[in-house]
Amino acid sequence: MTDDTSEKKGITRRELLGGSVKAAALAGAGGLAGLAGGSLLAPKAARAAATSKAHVAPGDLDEYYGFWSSGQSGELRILGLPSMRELMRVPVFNRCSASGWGQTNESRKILRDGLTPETREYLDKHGGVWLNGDLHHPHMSFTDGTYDGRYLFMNDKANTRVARVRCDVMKCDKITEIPNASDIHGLRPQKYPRTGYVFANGEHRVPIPNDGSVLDDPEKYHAIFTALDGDSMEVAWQVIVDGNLDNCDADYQGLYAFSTCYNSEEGVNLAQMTANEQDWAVVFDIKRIEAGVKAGDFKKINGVAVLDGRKGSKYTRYIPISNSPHGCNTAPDGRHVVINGKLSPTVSVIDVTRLPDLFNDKIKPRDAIVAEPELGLGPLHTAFDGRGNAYTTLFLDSQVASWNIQKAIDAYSGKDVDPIIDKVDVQYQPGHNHTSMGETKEADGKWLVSLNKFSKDRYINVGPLKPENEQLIDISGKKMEVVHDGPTYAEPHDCIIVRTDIVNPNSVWKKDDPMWAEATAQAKKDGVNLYSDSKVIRDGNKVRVYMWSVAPSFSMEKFTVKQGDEVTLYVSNNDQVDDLTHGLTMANYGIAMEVGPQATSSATFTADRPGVHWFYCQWFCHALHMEMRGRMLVEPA
Ligand code: K7E
Ligand code: CUA
Repeated sequence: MTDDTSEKKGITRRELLGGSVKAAALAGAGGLAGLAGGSLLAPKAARAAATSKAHVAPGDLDEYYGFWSSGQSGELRILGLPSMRELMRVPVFNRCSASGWGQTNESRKILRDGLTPETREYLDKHGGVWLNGDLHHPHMSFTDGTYDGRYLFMNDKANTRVARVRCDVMKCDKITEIPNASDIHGLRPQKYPRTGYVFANGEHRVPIPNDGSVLDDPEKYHAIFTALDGDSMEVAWQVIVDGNLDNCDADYQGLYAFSTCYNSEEGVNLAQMTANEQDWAVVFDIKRIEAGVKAGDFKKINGVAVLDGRKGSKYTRYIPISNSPHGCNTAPDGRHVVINGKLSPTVSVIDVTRLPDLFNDKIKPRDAIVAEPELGLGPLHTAFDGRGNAYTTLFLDSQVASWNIQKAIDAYSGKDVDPIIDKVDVQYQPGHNHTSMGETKEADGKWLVSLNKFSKDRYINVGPLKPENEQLIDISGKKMEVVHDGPTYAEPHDCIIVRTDIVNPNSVWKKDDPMWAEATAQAKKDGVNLYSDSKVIRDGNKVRVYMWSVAPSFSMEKFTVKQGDEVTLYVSNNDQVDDLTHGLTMANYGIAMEVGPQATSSATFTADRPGVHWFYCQWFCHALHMEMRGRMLVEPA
């Protein structure tokens, strides 16, 4: 089939769907504007009253951390809530010009170590590390059903990776490429007893192994579900599924994980992928899978135990859900899991207490569903308040609907009740939403953030590319109330909102931090103390330059190398003061790195430009910051 024919087929299909929700969704975002709730600005006084609830006065601190993804920007962002002030950016899958992430030896080691041998080999010829990533889903490690402040885990859809950020220093310390999968989308940590596993969904179906022996033969493609060990960041096991995998979540018992599938058709184009009226949610039985691994019921592929979880397998069950379901959210009641319909106006509620019977074939898959309220057009994701209520984003309606889970269950069993409590307009087209502590058993029902894909007219015009718009909604009362708009750059999908008492980062580094263990080991070999020696060590054409700094000077005023030398610069920051970060930029050599208080950073480059090159501190650190500089003298060959 040529591309031309499939295009025509797609249009025909779309026309056939005229008038349905699916048609509205397929019409694309441009066509959705008409469906939006409209920019109904409240009167000025009402807006001022609403805004004051989110106001955090200058100098006052926020009550919550918001950990934000940044989509195709590839970084993690830290916000304060309720102020919605952006506090920090943590480079992960991106190249950061300020901190040197992607360039320093420390970051490049993290960016390379967990890649597959095939990818490392490819990158040897293409710059050594990936410089892009698509960070969707940041989630904190759990202990006993709530956040424990150890780590944040996040996926890279673009280059099939999962990363971990250490919460004590808010830096990425591990990145693992997931073998046998293509494009990690859904990601959630195990909630109970602890993390434990980090579940990661391979979204796109590919041949396994994907070595060119199978090409245009989609029937032989597979999607794969992965469990990583959150402590070692190594893959524990994988499960091949039918269909594909979109979003996932874990239960509060440590027994099951859930994933949505929008492509049960196993199609490779839009028309094929949206053909069926029903897709499904897959349920994974963790205990059976662990027993299967123990019993050797797997194939080793690319070094990983891969189990067969396709239909008929004892490891999985497929629960039919209409129609291209997307979000997957476990409620803090520990019992209900909400599957969001996307192209269906409904969400489907799974009751985990029915899953043992489902796995023992005593009930049919659909009998695991206990409610299916119709909420509006385009339900994508659901959040919870800990009071038995759920909040679902309606992409096509540009609204958030709040509804009561028990009432939805009652309505499903025939009682005449309306589960919908309230709807609020958001601006515009919301994707994920998240409540304060909402994915833990400590959901506190204070705040809801709606992450909207379009801002349109909400801000002054910045050109054809507009920011996204993220709105803070007060959910403490009966009516939801939008209290703050916050523009963001491409493209946070998801966030979590964590009480500040759970997260306690350090203000200075410890000198023996594993982040620069290689620098420490090399210095030891060279008989150098990183924090008190200034030395240039020549080793053939390899030159190691060790210096330290105390504001406002580097310990070395100058050093000399020869053109063509491979130079490694080690800089250790001896300042022990809060907020005293230095940096080192090597002018006209493309080198810049952050050096935090008590930290060491290093970068390696070839000194192939002769002449005088000033290095300077790029982090404003002192009244004499401009004077914090020195010279690299490169002798011509
Ligand atoms: Cu709904 Cu990638 Cu979490 Cu975006 S996914 S919205
Ligand atoms: Cu040190 Cu600026």
